[in-house]
Amino acid sequence: MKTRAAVAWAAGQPLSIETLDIEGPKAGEVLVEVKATGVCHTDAYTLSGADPEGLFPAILGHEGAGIVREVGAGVASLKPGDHVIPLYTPECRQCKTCLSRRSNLCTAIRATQGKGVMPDGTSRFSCDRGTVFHYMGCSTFANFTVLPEIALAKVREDAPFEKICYIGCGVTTGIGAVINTAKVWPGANVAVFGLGGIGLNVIQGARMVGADRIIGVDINPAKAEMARRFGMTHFVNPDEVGRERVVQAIQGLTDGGADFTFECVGDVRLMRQALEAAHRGWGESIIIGVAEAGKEIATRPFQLVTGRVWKGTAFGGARGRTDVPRIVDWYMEGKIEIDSLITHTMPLEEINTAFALMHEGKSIRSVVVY
Ligand code: NAD
Ligand code: AHE
Ligand code: ZN
Repeated sequence: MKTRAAVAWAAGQPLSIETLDIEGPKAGEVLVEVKATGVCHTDAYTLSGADPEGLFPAILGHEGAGIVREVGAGVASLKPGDHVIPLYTPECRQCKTCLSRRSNLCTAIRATQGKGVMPDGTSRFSCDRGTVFHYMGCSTFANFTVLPEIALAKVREDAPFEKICYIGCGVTTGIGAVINTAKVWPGANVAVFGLGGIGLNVIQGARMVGADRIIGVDINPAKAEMARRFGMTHFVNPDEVGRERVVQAIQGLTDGGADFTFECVGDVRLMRQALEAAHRGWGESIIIGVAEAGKEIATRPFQLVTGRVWKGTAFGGARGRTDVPRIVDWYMEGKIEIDSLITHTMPLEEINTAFALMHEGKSIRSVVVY
């Protein structure tokens, strides 16, 4: 059958809308009709050519929601008609990592996922120019895509696709980083570097768990208004306080340093600042941002000797098939807010506008509705 997709033919090139061939699901796989997809900064990162796992041509996109249309042999947990959210971090519930309960980084299909193919080593996408690769095991910039069963979370059917797609990455990553990775406690002081699609969800998570001061750091002052609505109590603009004085500014607002800091940009200099802005003795700094190949983090080991902790998180530490349906419930019950963060919606044909808005700092999340 055919799928309509935004194809990334080469790094740094705009996406191109094409009609491609898509093979049906093989054993253990599921054909999904994607109804909506968010555009995350990680899509832009891979499209830029900086991602060592970035393969071309590929169908990018990893923040989707849709409906199961066909299941392959042996698929037991899903049936046609089910509503689903694709998971770039699957949950097989059988690998060493899943069984350990210590991490969400399921290893069942990570190797083939990074090579742009399904677990059997082949792609379901092709066109007259040859094979087109999958991306992060999801490829939600196509109105039909194929995923392994273990990479789909079944969600309630009354939830709107054009909102809950954001739970497929940004919402879960931000809120999960607070709840699962940092385990922020009520009354904690928190600093968030980068007030975009991820950082605002960190702020929302911090408010949910009862954080005291929530300090936002961004070079774009236009991001402050939305951040305040989501719970930011203090704003630090590095261009106002001085880019080298951000740590001191946070220390000044928190009596010596924040209990938790989150880097939501992908800049290794900010990762250092975020660590050093964490409180001596116990402050934890969580890296969420993705830095390009070749970049390295640095600090004086003394920063760790004196009790600061450096951590990272992928997909907010969430176990997708277990946690994502619950986060959809939170949204439907009004416990978390998504709607106002989706600042732009557009048809697939206008997907390049979503990337432009992101780079210009004019959007929080753009969502493509099929
Ligand atoms: P975004 O473009 O929506 O937001 C980035 C924000 O950072 C913007 O508000 C921008 O103004 C701000 N910023 C840029 N340079 C800055 C600086 N020097 N100081 C302070 N602020 C600065 O991006 P996003 O979708 O929120 O993604 C943020 C990062 O998180 C990206 O690196 C993305 O790849 C990564 N990410 C990681 C995970 C994960 O699981 N670890 C999941 C999703 C996204
Ligand atoms: N291929 C990239 C990996 C980038 C990365 O760290 N991705 C995050 C998710 S970002 C979602 O917006 C992640 O889940 N990492 C864990 C993993 O196994 O990929 C690179 O830079 O190499
Ligand atoms: Zn993402």
